[in-house]
Amino acid sequence: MYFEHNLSNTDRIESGEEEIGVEQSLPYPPVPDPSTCVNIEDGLKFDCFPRGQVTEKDCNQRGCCYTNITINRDPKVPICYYPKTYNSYKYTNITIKDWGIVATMAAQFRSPYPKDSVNLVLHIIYIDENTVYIKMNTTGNTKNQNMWPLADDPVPKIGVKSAFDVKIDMNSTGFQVMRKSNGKIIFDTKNLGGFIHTDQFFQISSKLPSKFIYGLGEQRSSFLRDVNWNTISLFTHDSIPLDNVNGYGFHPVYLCMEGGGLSHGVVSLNSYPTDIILQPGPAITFRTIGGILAFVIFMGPTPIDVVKQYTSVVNQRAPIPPYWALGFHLCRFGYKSLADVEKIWNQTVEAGIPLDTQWADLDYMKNRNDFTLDDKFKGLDKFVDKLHKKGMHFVPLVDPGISGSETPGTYPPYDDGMNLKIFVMDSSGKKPFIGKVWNSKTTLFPDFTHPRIIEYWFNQLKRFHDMVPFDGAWIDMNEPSNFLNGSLTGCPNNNWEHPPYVPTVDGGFLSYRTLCMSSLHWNGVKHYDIHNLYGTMEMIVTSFTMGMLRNSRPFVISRSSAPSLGNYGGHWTGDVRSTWDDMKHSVADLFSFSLFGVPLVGADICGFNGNTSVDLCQRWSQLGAFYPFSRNHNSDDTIAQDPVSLGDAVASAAKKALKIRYMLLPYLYTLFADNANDRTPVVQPLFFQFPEDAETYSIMTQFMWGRSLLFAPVLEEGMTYVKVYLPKGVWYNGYTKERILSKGQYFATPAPLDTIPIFTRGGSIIPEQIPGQTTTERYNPIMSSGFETFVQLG
Ligand code: MIG
Repeated sequence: MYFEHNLSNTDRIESGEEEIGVEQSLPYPPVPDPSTCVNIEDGLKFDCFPRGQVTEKDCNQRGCCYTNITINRDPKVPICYYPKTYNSYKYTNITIKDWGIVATMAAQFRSPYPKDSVNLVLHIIYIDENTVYIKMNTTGNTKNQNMWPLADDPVPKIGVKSAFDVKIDMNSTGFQVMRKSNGKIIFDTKNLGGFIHTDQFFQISSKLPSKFIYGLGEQRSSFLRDVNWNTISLFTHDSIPLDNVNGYGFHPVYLCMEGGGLSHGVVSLNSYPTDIILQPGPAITFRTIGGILAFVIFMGPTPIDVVKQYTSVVNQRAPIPPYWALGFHLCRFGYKSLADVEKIWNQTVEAGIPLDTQWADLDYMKNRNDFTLDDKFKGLDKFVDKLHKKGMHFVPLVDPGISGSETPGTYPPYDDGMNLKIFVMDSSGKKPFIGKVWNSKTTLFPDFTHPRIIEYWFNQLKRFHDMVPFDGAWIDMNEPSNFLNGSLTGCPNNNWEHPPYVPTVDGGFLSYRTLCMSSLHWNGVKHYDIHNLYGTMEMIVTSFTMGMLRNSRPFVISRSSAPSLGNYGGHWTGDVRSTWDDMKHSVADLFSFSLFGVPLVGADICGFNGNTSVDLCQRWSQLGAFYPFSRNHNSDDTIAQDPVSLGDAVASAAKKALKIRYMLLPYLYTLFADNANDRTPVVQPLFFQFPEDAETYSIMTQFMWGRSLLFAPVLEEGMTYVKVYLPKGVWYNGYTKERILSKGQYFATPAPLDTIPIFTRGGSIIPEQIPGQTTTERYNPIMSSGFETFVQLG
């Protein structure tokens, strides 16, 4: 079973065995011949001294080139960079097999990091026509350190007609992956950068065939990544989404548009904290601090093919969410009582705003402890019954952390956890790791890799479900987040807390606002090894539990994510700010999570942090009505931002847009069904549909539902029209039904305050249904009469 693979394959090799192929007696690298340092264009200078102040002597000792030009220097270009001849490894043997290549290589000199791997073996396996697997491991290391999410090496198949050629030769380091059809090199590590393979530092660089590179998350940015010296740090972390700060999720995968409509993708099969550096070459560097280096490359050739190929490798076939999950969701942090919830809920329903699900944040809990009910929320069960009678649903927040300071015998989630010994242990392995999150004094963390965790988690959710018959789960804080840096007493001083290279993480050290890296999961696995997977493990267990509890398709939304999350549920993009800029970025997030195989995604409509405004919330309600996961959610220290509380401008805009959403749900649901069947992404950037139109490569403000609907939200304050790019072909204005023949042009399209521009693509049939209050009211006949009803519905 997939889950079990995670358990065994992240099992790190203990110290004795770490010595395999590792040697300290390598010579220092030669000081580079100056001739090998010149004629390297700036964009292809790879940083040889990423940490600390560099001197010429230190740089040369690493075998690197030093040029500290003071005039007209771009400060981003590294002063100390690898020479063209940094042949850290040389091939000792290359064997061409029917199914790929096996090559051995030997280190030529030592790297600046401890415990170099002296002998390496490179495996290239053509998995199928469009997928190649590449793995570098220490010779003799049979233990599968880190082959997650591809648990095992693929079984070599003979006779695969690969769309690739991989080229290596005895006289250089690295390898090149070439697209056979046009000879283009798409992954190129030949004599490039500094290839380093040690115990806790791994680095490989590749030239990119174009600067159109997308993905690599989760870190706030455009979907299209900036290659101008951009370090993207992948280490799951609870932070407001900000540029240059590692975010909630871990997705080391990119898509690249090569030009001519062709595209490919690359995933790093390494779940350790990772830095990715993009530079103007264009080129990419992967730096990771554990496991081994392994990659899968996907040949597309279309971007949708790449998504399908990638998601099939990480085992993703996102199930169709329950229909009600596609309705509108209402939530906030800071409801004062059940009466407060009911008031907002009532006014929303009375305003005729389509609504399917009411949510509750940790406000409902007693002392912010999971699976408890505060007196202020007494009667929640009755309210949920009422929702159910109306065909509506209820979803509560669940934190992973369990209070460790309740009176013994009064709090089963703690007592059961201690009995089953399912909490993450401290580095001694003798007692639970103790941090502090929302609970009053201390917090323990369930180990979602533990073999008895399902039994534990099921029992906790069931006990609460018997009290309040909730319908889904909202799993927060699972990066995992901690209000302390490590435990109450900090963290031990060791190589896991302070590895030789610390990725570019918020706070500057790994245990910043999370667990100690040397705390222990089941079977001796260190938190260091699986930190990035914790939230996804919780998702797996929670989704399974919800399925059992309700005996129907589970609905779980998680903040932290990693490859394969989409198999189990959806994602919201966390604590975005109530700003125009954050709203705009949410479109890019939809694209990223389409690539990551998590189709059910959305941002907090009207923004989470800070007060929203009427103007912003009006536009955000229109955009959010077309997020796959459409939920208005808000922080506790802000004004109410449910549509009705903000007044008629917001309420009527939300109502109009949501009615269109509900009208289009048969189409959206079908897209989810397609996604479940053949992995076609639900929300798509324009270039997924029009890969030959280079103009679309950087359009990140318009998005499509499948192949047929195009949305062009207003993302700027004060605008009442949108400059919409319509790729070549026939389009119809969704409201006026005006036929537009585009040569691939921009059209200034009116977008009055109550309207989000929507277009249908010529040659499409869109099934529609007259909307009701909820998705449960689906007795209305299906129609395909076109869009004239859009206007009437408002
Ligand atoms: O420390 O549960 O992202 O949606 O409202 C903050 C309270 C904890 C963070 C979530 C947010 C939620 C909030 N949570």
